[in-house]
Amino acid sequence: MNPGLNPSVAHNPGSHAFQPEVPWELPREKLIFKKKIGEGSFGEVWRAKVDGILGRRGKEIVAVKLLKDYYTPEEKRCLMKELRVMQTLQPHPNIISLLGCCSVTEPLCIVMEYAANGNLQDVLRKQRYTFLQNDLSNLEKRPKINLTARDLTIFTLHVSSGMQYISSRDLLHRDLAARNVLLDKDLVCKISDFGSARDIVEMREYETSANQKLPLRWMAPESLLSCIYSSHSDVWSFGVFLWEVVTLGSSPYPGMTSEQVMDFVQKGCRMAKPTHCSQSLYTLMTDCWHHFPPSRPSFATIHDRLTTLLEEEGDNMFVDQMSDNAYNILLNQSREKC
Ligand code: ACK
Repeated sequence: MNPGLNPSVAHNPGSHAFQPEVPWELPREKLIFKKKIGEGSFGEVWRAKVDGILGRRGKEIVAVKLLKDYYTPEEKRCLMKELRVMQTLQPHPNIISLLGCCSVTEPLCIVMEYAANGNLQDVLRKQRYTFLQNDLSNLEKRPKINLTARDLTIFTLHVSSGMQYISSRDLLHRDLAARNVLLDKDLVCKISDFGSARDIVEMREYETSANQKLPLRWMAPESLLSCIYSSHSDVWSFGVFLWEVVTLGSSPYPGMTSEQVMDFVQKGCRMAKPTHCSQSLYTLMTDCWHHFPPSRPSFATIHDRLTTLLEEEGDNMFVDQMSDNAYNILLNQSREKC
């Protein structure tokens, strides 16, 4: 196990030096933008330095999310919504923390905790080099960190702990996937990207806008068919996230188009067990993919089952035995999020 990689991080919300009583609004001139680290359809993420945030001394590295130069009122509304959701969350070790915002003047900025190792989808894909000794594509370079199969199970435990908290607050994430989990310098997973999150009450009035990209391969059948979202549909996505971890960041439903995926899932078919995945872990995945939403396990149950798997069964993913051409990586050019 890597130093600092600790399953118990997921149980220790008190470890966070956060002061919720401090107002969120930050003087914009305190932000020193350093480097653009990511770009989405309408937003950008920057690494920045900020002086004396939350009453702490000295300069601190943070991540700042903001709108691109040209944005629509709808895009601003979405980023504001993301900020509002983050403001309702208490600090949790497995959720990216809000540190402040600049919302009184334009452009709207969300200032967040910085996760030095980036998104988990890329981390997993880079691990193919370690596990398979095979540079599969130009995307993958020798990774900065070397993970073991046990570390990967611990990541799933971290994410289940964050999701347990989110569901306990009656919030739905609605876009849980490895690309939306960040890894910090201590190899702790942090759920991020609350752009699609909604609370359960609000969900009754919510409609997806027609031009929005959807994470089809992570969506439960009731969400695909009837736009119904609940904690049970987040659990479905968690099952797909488990599959992503086991297959080192492969795109779910390999070789299928989005139409084929929707048809496949709605007919009751499920992704097969990756040959290098333990039966117990696969059973947990398929339980998350139960057709009847209330029959899926809760995040608390998932957390308990993963803890037991880790303590009693040791390795659950024999990633070094993964067939390197069994799973492909879908290029992000379609109307779906991947
Ligand atoms: O792998 P990355 O560097 O990690 O690329 C994506 C990109 O922005 C688009 O989401 C990065 N990112 C987003 N939020 C953060 C954060 N809080 N800390 C570090 N990187 C972040 C993400």
